[in-house]
Amino acid sequence: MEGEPAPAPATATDVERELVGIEVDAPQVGIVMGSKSDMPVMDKAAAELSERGIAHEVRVMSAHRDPGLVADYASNAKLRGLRVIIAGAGLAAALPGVVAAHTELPVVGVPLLSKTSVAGGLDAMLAIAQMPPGVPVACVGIDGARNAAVLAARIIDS
Ligand code: RP5
Repeated sequence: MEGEPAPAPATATDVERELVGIEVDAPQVGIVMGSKSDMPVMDKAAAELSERGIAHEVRVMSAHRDPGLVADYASNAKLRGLRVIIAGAGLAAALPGVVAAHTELPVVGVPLLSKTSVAGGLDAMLAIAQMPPGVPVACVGIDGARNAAVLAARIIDS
């Protein structure tokens, strides 16, 4: 009836009926990376989340090569139900910072070792960690994809 609140579900069947259409496996963590070449390392984050039963999605998008896609993804992430974004990138690793610029969600950055890295990946680590005040990115160690997932799990549980 118009204007009156819907009655509370009375039975388990009622509850089940209400749950139909709600996506129970909606991802809580978004794992993004700058290149397909990052996948072997970033897969470790996905494996850790799978082991913990945390629904996640994996996407390849580069802050430099696909800036519009990254902005769209990060801007809509919270609305889509994501709780944390893990972003891995090598070299001039802008991806975690650009994601953080477009969302209020916590962002965990993973500096990745790449074929042409300098100083053993310190280039990416500094690019990720040295964010300006007000736009934080949590930075794990070089190739630390598994730790990024553990941190994401802790953020979700906190
Ligand atoms: C970064 O450049 C990527 O995250 C990757 O780690 C690195 C090299 O990318 P590819 O040349 O393999 O695509 O943007």
